[in-house]
Amino acid sequence: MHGVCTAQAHANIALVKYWGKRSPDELNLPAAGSISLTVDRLITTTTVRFACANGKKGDALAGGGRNQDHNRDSFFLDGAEQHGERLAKIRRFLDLVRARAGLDTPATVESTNSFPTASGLASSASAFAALALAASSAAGLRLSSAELSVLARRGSGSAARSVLGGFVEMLKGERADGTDARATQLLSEDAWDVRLVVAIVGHGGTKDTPSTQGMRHTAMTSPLFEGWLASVATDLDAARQAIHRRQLSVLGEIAERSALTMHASALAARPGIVYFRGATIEAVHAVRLLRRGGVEAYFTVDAGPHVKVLCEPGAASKVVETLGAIPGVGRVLECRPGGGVRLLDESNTSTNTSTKNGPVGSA
Ligand code: 2P0
Repeated sequence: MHGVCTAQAHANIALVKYWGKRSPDELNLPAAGSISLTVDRLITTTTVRFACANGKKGDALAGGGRNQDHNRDSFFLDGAEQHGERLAKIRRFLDLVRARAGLDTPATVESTNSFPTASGLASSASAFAALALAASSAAGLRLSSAELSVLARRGSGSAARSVLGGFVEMLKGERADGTDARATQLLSEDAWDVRLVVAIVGHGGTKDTPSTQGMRHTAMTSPLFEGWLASVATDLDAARQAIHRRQLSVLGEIAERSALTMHASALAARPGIVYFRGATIEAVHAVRLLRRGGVEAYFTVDAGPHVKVLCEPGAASKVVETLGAIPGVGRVLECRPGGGVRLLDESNTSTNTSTKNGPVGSA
């Protein structure tokens, strides 16, 4: 057992969206599959330190009981100590790792994001992918990428996808235990060079309705939820094929309709969930105007106000310029396909994001 490990993961942006769960329990099973692109510039770096490298279960229990120990877990995000639900969520996740490793010692988790947290920029995807690898490795486990994806899903559904690089499909799975609800890679990050331009709307503040809550509310109250769910299988088949054929215009049209259908279901909830801001809508229209002018660019919007635009590399500068000129749009980031989660060795800093998809668990 290493005791301390650092992992780095990239966020991913869904092109066929995940919105709804097939069971409300802590297994966090999706109601449908999804397809995403892992992106290079939205990065979470996480270090997990277990207090005692020899803290096997029997020792810790003899030393005062597990609850007391677990209450000493601590979590720092971008240097600030976290409490309340954020800490509780990390602690519940660490409990899964401890149970699997037969370990009963507290841990310190230190995480940094290269972008705003919990604002609709998929921070929970990179966060739980990085935590899954850092915590499992620090606990002495050597998990396959499939096992890591299943573990990351327990923290956040979208995190299962960030375990892998490039174009990734999340499988809905059929088993009650969730062992087949995991991600699989469709194309590696260096197999198709596209761009995802991220326009940050507003100041990147925390979103009003967290995704988990938004999904639950939509499933329970929206008359459009069943229609949304019924639409996903067709979009998955078509997107998979477009990715394998590298057909950007086909994939882009699917991405737009998936996002709009997901949002339609949320907008129709009672009361409706509105993630859009004025600049979101302006950006959506600007992308369609670009397309009418011959620029191949397609939007998607997640559970927040930001707009992400899929385009050819040659179109990215025009897209960046167009989105940056919209009042209410702040930073605009041009992202490339990014790699899967990886361990950093001790000599490594958090700046390198080489996108090669090496074996999971190797530095
Ligand atoms: C997605 N989103 O496919 C969709 C589109 C947001 C909109 O996955 O409840 O944080 O933790 O499994 O993964 C964000 O939701 O939700 C998300 P939980 P998660 O990217």
